[in-house]
Order: sequence, then C-alpha cells, then structure tokens
Amino acid sequence: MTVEKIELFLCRLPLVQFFETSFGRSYDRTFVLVRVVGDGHEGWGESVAEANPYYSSETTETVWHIIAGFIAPLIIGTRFEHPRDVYAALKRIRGHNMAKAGVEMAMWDLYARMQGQPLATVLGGTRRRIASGVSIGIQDSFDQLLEKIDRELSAGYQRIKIKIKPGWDIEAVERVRARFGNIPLQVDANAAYSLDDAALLARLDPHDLLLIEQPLDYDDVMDHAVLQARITTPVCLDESIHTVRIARDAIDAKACRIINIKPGRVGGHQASIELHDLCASHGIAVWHGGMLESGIGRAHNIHLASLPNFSLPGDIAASRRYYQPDLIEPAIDIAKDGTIAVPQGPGIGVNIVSERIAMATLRHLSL
Ligand code: OSB
Ligand code: MG
Repeated sequence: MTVEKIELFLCRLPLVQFFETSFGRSYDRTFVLVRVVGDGHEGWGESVAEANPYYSSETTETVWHIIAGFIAPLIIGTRFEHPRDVYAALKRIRGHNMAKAGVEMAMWDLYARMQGQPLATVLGGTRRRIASGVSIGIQDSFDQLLEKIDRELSAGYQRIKIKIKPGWDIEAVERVRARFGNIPLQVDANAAYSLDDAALLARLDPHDLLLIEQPLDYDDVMDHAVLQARITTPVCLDESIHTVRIARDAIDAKACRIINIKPGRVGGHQASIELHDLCASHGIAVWHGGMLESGIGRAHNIHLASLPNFSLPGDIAASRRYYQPDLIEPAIDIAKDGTIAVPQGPGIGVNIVSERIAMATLRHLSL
C-alpha cells in the first residue's frame, strides 16, 4: 500500500463527566485525528496525547509537529507491503510513540479496509467480544464515588478501577469493599507515590485487589521491583512501559506481574502485538488500557483487545460514558454481560461522522 495524503485534525470534545487523576481534573479532551488516503481507500487513527504533558511528555502540539515534520515525509509515497513494517520504518525518530501510533494505526485500518477484513482479523484477534471494565476518577466525596460505582455495576461492567492518590487511597478502597463486597476491583495511582510509601501501600494487601497500577514514577522500573517484593497486591505497569525492551527488563526484574497495554504509549498496533506476545511467553497477564478516546481510537482498542492474552477486563467502555454524541455511528455500547462486540465491517468497522469531526475540529492540515 502507498499513502498519498495524510490529514491531521486537532479536535476538542466536552467530556460527559469530568475525569480526575492524581495529576488533575479535565472537563474536555483535546486530541489529534489522523486520516491516511491511498490505493483508493482511507484509514483513520487517533493519537492519544493530551493537551498537557502530565500523563506523557507528548502533547497534541508535539504530535502535530512530529507527524507533519518527520513522520509524514517517511510515509507519503513509500510503498509498504504490510502495516507491521511501519513502526520499524520510523525508528530513526526517537520516542514520540503517540505521534507514531496515530499514523501507524491509521495504516492498519487502511490495510484492513483494502483486504475487506475486520482489523481484528488482520491483527490476529481471536475473540468476537471483549470484557469491559471502567476507570473511575477521583471524586468530590466518597459518597459520590460509591454512587458512580453503583451505576457502572448496574450497567454490567465486569470490573471497577478507581484512581488513587495520597489522601484518597486506603479509605476509598475500604469504603468500596464495605459497600460492594468482593467485586473485581483495582486501583491506579498514576505515579503518585514513592518507595517511602511502601508501608502505606501494603495496607491495600488485605483488600484483595486485582492489581495496583503504576504506583511509582513514570520512568521507574527498579523501585517497582523493590515495592513488588514488599506487597502482595500485583503491581501492573502503565506509564513506565514505553517499549517492548523496557517491558522485558521489567519482567526480568520482577517489577510487575501484569502489564497495561495502550497502543498509543508503545507506538501502535505492531509494538502492542509484540508486547502482548512477550507477556504471553512469560506468563504476564495483560489488559487493554484507555485514554478517554473518541470512537475512532476506541474502535482500534476493541480490535486489539481481541488478541488472546488480553485476559483481564480492559478500560474500554461504552461511548456514552465519554462523548455524546461520539464521532462514530453507531456508538460503542456494552451488553448486559459487560462485553463489547468487535465490529465486523472492514477496518475498524465503524462509520465516521464527518460533520461531527468538522464541528470538533480546531485546526486541520493536509499533507
Ligand atoms: O492511567 O490509565 C490511565 C485516562 C487518561 C490518561 C491515563 C489513564 C486514563 C484512564 C482512563 O484511566 C481510561 C478510560 O476510561 O479511557
Ligand atoms: Mg493508568
């Protein structure tokens, strides 16, 4: 396949409900959509960088700069046999995985549409439905947290993740357990703690959490290994895992028992497949994270999460929790059993509503 044009859309959508992590509260989401055109077809991708460099050092502006200035010239007019080769072709650009992923994932969509196959089939997916969980941000009160969890459990979600930070951790978990008993529950600290907090974090052990996600710094592996030896809750890494090599080091160092795969964080679908396979060969469970994606990124995530080693419910939930309306039709929805169907049309298999993209677009560029 040969891409002849790349279009970028800087978009902003209001969130249905605010989302608060250990680094702050957001009421809307700014992101970059990527459209690639070639061989009479199109492909869509979504770069998950945010407007600020708090989760990741990348931002929507660095994504724009890197794609327009460095990625597009390596892609446009270059013939690729298969989208698995795109990530390697971008190797001379160091880092900037979210920028790379926006383009790489659009090229997988383009390729799958050219083959007339669902993206999941081309990626090596083995299931028709994926298990869905929710990530619930820090709230104004514990009562508000319990009310939100109640609503999500009633909707059928298979597991609950709550965000924690110092001052909103042990008591939050105690209250959730007291109210809802032994539900599948996990916590995400977004790097809000240090090794000095090991004794505090060990107080989570009796609560039988599925995992604690990224307790320590975003660039740390070795302190996580020390922490994992001191607590029984399985450590799951998110922010720290930028490459398959770092994942290998983290597994060798016993820094985690579980890994959260986000294709945006590792550079797209190919790197995610390699990470997934590495974890499978080491008995490390994986699950699919989320970045408050619009329906375009969300559809990509669903296809990727159909691979066999995604054995825990992911942070891939229904569109209506995030954007109303979403940028796609029909919106992503969950069934009563807490699963989401993998779209069966060609490519990501959802209809993109261009008028809604136009409404959300702050800036557009055609390369
Ligand atoms: O750490 O997993 C995270 C959202 C934005 C940035 C980082 C994270 C998250 C989530 C939300 O937890 C998951 C979702 O519902 O998309
Ligand atoms: Mg996380």
